[in-house]
Amino acid sequence: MSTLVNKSEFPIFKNRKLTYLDSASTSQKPKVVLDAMRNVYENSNANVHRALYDLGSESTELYESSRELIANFINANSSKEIIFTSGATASINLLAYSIGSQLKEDDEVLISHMEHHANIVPWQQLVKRTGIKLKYLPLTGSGEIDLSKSSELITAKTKIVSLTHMSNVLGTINPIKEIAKLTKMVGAIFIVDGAQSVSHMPVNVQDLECDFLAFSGHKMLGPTGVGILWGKFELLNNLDPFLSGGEMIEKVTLEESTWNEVPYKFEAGTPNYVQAIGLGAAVKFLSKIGMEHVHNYEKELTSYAIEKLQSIPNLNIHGSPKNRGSVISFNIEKIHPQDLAQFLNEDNICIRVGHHCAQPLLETLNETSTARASFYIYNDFSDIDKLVDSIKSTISYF
Ligand code: 7TS
Repeated sequence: MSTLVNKSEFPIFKNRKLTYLDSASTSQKPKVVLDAMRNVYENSNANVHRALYDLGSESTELYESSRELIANFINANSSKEIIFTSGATASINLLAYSIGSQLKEDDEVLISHMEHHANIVPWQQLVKRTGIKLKYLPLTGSGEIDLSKSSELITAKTKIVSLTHMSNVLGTINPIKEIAKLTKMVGAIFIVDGAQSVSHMPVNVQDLECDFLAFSGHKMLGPTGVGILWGKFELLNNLDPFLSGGEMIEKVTLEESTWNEVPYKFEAGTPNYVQAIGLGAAVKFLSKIGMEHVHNYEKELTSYAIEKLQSIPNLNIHGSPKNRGSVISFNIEKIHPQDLAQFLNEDNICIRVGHHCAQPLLETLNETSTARASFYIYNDFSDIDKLVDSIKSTISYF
């Protein structure tokens, strides 16, 4: 199996001896992304959308071309539909606040038992503010969204459906297009949490037929502190802003203010323009490989890992082996995930253990903690072999 990228393109792998299997938390960064950001600070640094001197035009141009690259990456209609936020969490909070303020007491928001806390807690906060009802799609025994009762849960009262594209615990890839159709039948807004999908597979917002998509730059080779909210232009245009302050206004008087056009209406204050430019470089890097290749490569890695892990006695993999992304959660009888992680750490293997910010999902699994290995383009079969060997020696120690 030939790898998609050379690990040496990622400085951390030259600097540290690592088997990094925690990309669902955050990805490592290729040199081109670090260089893009260094280049701004060293050659073009000025605040965006305000400075009239050349340096300001240069940084604004770099920032706006990054918006364009990201729009193309997810096949948005226009770069005006791309809002820079600080990450998926911020994008979902923006929506819960801005669309949420248009909802009334009897309205319903529907999410699922599979969501990351970032797609649960903002809606629970909305319940407190407005009295709307929050409902949940349950899961099947194999960890897929159970749509058998969808007609009882997706009704005329449903105003928002907000679901993860891919579970950060089970790796399940949800049937977004099918759910989009059910959502449209009742005229609800459909939000997709793409924090785990946009980095690992082709995501085309026209094809998915969703209304909004939230994702984070740091999980897709980009820097921390920058993420995206994509939305259909008309919907964004009709929303109130979330954060307010500089640059998001058209005119301010002592009495009142009017708003700048989309997307700037949602980008109050100095944006993370250097990180946004870094994210543009990450998107270029991924586009050069091709997201279809990324997806297929990770499918091979994941199948190989599942096969190897399944051969270990008393190791239970959660979720369905079908239709899943490159995340594998598991538990080993009589070994606490935390102990396992510590043993693996001795071999420089990084996995995440815990509830993965998805406590309601862990409850459906009857676990309080799982071990989770997650893969990305810089991983290969030898990383998985090291993981398996280290798990086996941990088991023999216990
Ligand atoms: N939604 C999903 C599905 C996620 O997996 C995460 C982060 C978020 C939203 C929030 O993203 P953020 O960038 O705003 O934090 N998931 C994880 C994880 O699985 N381990 O660490 C972070």
